[in-house]
Amino acid sequence: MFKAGYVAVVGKPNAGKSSLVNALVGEKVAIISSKPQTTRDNILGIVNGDDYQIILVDTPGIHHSKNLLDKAMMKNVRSAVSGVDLVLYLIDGTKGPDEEEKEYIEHLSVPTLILRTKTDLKGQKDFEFDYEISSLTGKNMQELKQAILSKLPEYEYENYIYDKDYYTDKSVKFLIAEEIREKALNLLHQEVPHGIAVEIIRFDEKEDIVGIDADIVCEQERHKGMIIGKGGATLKTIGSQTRAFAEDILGKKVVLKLFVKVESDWRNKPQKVKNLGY
Ligand SMILES: Nc1nc2c(ncn2[C@@H]2O[C@H](COP(=O)(O)OP(=O)(O)OP(=O)(O)O)[C@@H](O)[C@H]2O)c(=O)[nH]1
Ligand SMILES: [Mg+2]
Repeated sequence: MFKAGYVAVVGKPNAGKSSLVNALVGEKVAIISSKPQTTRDNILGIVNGDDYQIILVDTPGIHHSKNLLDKAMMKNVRSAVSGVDLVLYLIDGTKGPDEEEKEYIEHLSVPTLILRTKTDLKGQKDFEFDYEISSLTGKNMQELKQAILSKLPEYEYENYIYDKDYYTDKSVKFLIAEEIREKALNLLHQEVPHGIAVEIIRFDEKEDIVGIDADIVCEQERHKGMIIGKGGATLKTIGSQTRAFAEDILGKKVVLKLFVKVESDWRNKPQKVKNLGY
């Protein structure tokens, strides 16, 4: 029997959703950072086998909306949860669920598995769950995969929803823009990271080299200074770290140029939020 279906990966910001998707897929589909609200889009991570295809939907962490971008992110979560075959609801084992979360889970109308995440960390809280996992050590990954497969629809014929060579629905351009954002998130602090967006403005692929120009959009002039860093050091680090990733997925030499642009309050500008694909 062939198994195929959609599985939404849902939970609070920082619960470990993107880390789990990457661990199950075995490729870097979604960026990861220690800052909450890293993921903004629904990103598909596709796990392919000879007799199955699991389509994981990574989602933004559930939080209260402060601006248009937040609202767009929460709409992404709602759309991900409707029409899937299974929800994986992730709870950071060191934090446990809050009341709001318990109620959210109770009202989900889709079969749900509750996962305790980050079980490699000390200070685990007491709460009920179906599986305990660690994306870092790989704990229970095979067991979880089997549990997911047991909940997916069965077919008597091969039914790959996506071509089995694909591990995500996102383009190389998107993955590189996100990688730039991840490097920026990891290098920057305080309020700067949340106001950042990345736009690829040129992607020029030749036989053995790819030229890429990208804008890092931020909200304030002083943020621009922080992104550039002393003598351009921070921007340079973002660039060289991203280039290594881009060369790896493209299999070609990459020349990457980064620019920083200020666009005040873009997170409340409908056209901008839309243009950026959120
Ligand atoms: N120790 C440990 N850390 C983990 C594990 N899984 C994720 N983390 C860390 O938790 C932080 C958040 O991980 P993400 O995967 O980005 O979390 P997320 O739920 O996708 O977060 P948002 O996209 O912001 O909603 C990162 O610093 C990860 O390295 C784990 O199994 N063990
Ligand atoms: Mg994420």
